[in-house]
Amino acid sequence: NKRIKTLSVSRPFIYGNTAKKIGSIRPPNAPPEHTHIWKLFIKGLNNDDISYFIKKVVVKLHDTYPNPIRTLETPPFEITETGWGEFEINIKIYFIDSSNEKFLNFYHHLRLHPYKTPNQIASTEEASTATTTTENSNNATTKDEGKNDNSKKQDDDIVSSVIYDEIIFNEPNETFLNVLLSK
Ligand code: SLL
Repeated sequence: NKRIKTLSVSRPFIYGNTAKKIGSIRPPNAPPEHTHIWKLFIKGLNNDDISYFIKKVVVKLHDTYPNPIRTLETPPFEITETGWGEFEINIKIYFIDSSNEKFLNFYHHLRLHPYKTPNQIASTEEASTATTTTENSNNATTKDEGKNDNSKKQDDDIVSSVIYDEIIFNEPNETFLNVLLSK
């Protein structure tokens, strides 16, 4: 009973976005309805180089963006934009030609607004119950989504949605295997 010989090599990577409300200093080209500045990135773990096996990254933004398909030919594989809404960003990672690998296709939900886990919501409710007896409701440290009367401190907060993942190459060809193992 022979074992099945399958060689797979995985490479960790990180992708996601950070976002921040646009404050009084607006980026020069931001249309007035844009409320946030955000950055999408695809990078190595601990900022390790990933360009030795990645040829380019193509990201497709929401159709409301001019030229929604953006090609990132060289690292850092990142894009900074402004906007007003969250949406699914399509990401295609293309590998170096010698790999003969198909591109990797996935989505990232661009996050602009903070969100809470059930635990955080629970502790927030306790906290707000406790503060209803105080006079100053500005003490609230929670984000009231959809309203713009949050404290200044909250407005400066950077929201981030970052994911750790691994790219798995199943039975890479010899040339590509050597490239993958070279670092
Ligand atoms: C929504 N489904 O309705 C989402 C779509 C689209 C976001 C969000 C900028 C567009 C531009 C922008 O933020 N689009 O460049 O004007 O919430």
